[in-house]
Amino acid sequence: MKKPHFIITGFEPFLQHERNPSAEVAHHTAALLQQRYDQKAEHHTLPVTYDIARDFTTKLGASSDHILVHIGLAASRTHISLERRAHNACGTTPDNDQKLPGDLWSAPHGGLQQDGPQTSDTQLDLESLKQELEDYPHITLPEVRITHDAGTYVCNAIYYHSLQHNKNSVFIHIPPMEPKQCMELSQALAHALHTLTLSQPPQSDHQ
Ligand code: PCA
Repeated sequence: MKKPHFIITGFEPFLQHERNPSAEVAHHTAALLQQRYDQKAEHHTLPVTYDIARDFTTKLGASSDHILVHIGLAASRTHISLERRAHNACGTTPDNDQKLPGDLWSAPHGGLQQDGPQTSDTQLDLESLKQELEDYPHITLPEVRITHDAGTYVCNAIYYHSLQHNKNSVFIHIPPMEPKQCMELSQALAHALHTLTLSQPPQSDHQ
């Protein structure tokens, strides 16, 4: 069996949010997966744009051993959300390039992909991921929930497009966090992802 290859992404600041802790968590988690657990892992800090959301996973190329972990800030939440589902939908808030998907693809129907499925779900085991995060010793994380609504902005968009390519993807929304909490979450997340892939190696997609 091939070793999984973790692709971990966070986002740049956006709208009124001058700091985006998701980039810190992505960076630390990838470093810990490499250093502590000898896993293949890379991290990317992505601009908050719909065209990056559409193209990022395509540009990586298809590989059934990729596990995509996208992380984003949900500024109004107080819990950590393991998002199960992405929707073929987008709202009316422009991205950091002041664009909407309709500007780019002349498809102003309020969706992300014409003729795409309405929803798409991860095939990763979120219950086990949640349990592993909660069981990580010595730190107190914000409450962890499994949720079904990644919003209607760029986070939902990248998740939707990633899931079209690879069901071994997960989106994690995090609340506002200080650097120390980012490091703590990264420790728990690196451990949880490592443990998860030991017990459940990535499955190939049959789409
Ligand atoms: N959160 C936004 C986009 C970038 C980010 O970190 C979202 O929830 O869509």
